[in-house]
Amino acid sequence: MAYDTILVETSGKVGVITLNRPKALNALSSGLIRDLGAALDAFEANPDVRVIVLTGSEKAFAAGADIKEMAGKSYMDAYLEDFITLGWERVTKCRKPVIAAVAGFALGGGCELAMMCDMIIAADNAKFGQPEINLGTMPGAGGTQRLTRFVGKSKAMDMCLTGRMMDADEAWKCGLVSRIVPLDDLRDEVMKIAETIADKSLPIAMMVKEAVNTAYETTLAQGIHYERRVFHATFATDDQKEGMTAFIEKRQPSFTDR
Ligand code: CO8
Repeated sequence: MAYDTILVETSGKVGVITLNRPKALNALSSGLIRDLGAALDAFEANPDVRVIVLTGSEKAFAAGADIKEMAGKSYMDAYLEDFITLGWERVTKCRKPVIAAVAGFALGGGCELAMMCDMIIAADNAKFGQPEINLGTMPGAGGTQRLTRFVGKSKAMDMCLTGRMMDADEAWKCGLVSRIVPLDDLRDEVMKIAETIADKSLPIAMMVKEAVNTAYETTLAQGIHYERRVFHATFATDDQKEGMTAFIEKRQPSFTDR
């Protein structure tokens, strides 16, 4: 399928979605969000794709929601169309692992979109921020909620109230991103991480993802209980038998996703 605002490719077991509105620094227009949702649907349905990578350009992952598109909206427009609900959170519904590869600006909705992914790998030129307050508005796609869970109250307040940007180093130190790599190596390094995950048992990777995400949705006691139940369930899989047998036999496992 051809898209106007994104590029889509597969590389082995990895599906790559590249946000592609270079003239607008990948501003997240409604068309882009529609395209992104359709591409995610297609990758989720494609059994050959086991991990999804979401990325942008060297200059911008995404510089936020499209300000030109939303500037004239009235309260009633926003309320009646439930602005941002439709499509935006599609990435959070993905069952396959999704990695955000962020170079350049990840601002406003761009930062929020990256935080919806399962992990963020940043190029050394990445810049993150929630600058909505500078536009007389505020984060609307999880910025006040996910950023606070990632970096804690004080820094989330700092970012959302001042609208300043943080660089990759600060983002790594405060746990927003899992790794920083040189810009020129971003694609290769992210593909290596994606391929490493793609070689695991997909159902087990999906269970791990669900369990980690549960930590954000529930109490510690409930999360531990959920984890224990899913851990028990892994013993019903062929891949658990294969993984442990392969270890004992000192060979690489050959998972079958069963
Ligand atoms: N929306 C629309 N167009 C944009 C956006 C954007 N978010 N960001 C940049 N552009 C456009 C510029 O208007 C410019 O277009 P043109 O050439 O036609 O004038 C082009 O991209 C290049 O931008 P600049 O010339 O400004 O590039 P610089 O390198 O000088 O600056 C910056 C880069 C610092 C990233 C700057 O462009 C900037 O500050 N952009 C806006 C960042 C921002 O405020 N983002 C938050 C947007 S609000 C938001 O995301 C709310 C999310 C709420 C939930 C989601 C709702 C949908």
